[in-house]
Amino acid sequence: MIPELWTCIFSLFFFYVHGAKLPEPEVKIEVSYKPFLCHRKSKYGDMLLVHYEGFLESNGTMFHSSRHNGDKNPIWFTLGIREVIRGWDKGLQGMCTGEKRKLTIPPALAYGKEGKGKIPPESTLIFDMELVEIRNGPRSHESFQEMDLNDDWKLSKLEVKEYLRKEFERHGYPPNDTHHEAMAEDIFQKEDEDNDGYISAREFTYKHDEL
Ligand SMILES: [Ca+2]
Ligand SMILES: [Ca+2]
Repeated sequence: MIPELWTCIFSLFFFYVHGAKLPEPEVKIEVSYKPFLCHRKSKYGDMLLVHYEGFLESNGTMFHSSRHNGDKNPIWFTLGIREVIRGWDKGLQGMCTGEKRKLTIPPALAYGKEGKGKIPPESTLIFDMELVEIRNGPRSHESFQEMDLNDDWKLSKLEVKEYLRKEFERHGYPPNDTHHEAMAEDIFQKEDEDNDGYISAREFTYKHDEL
């Protein structure tokens, strides 16, 4: 009985350890043009201005081109906050202004099982991307990550209060719970736009010109 038990435990162990190592779907990145001068590379929290053409890998159909559809302008988005498909967040890092890349994005990092509009379910997508401009995000991703203690991509009141406490200490002020409580309430009133009790990465990173 005992050896069988060990076999069982061992295979469970094997299953969990190796189960956890299942490969995360990856974006295939091919650089088609790299400018000679590169002063700065894109990183999480940056605002990127991009032109793009999107194709279905299955039959090569182009489903969107920023140069030919809509107002024909390139589009702005913030990198790394899931404002766009995950394949873009993963595939457009460390990129120079003027650089061109071809991204091959598996469905899990694009529109998945549901698809969207002209994109059928389970589609692998190919994007020809050109990075036109990089600007600093209105609030950096770094400070969000620092505040988001449990990495769930949203800030709870506790996390905000903890951050205030640390900031107070860093500047040599004694922590003041009543004060932090009031400040956190105030911050949530301004920032928690959908009133779900959390400040999401998106709520944090966006607009708020008054701050
Ligand atoms: Ca959190
Ligand atoms: Ca919210």
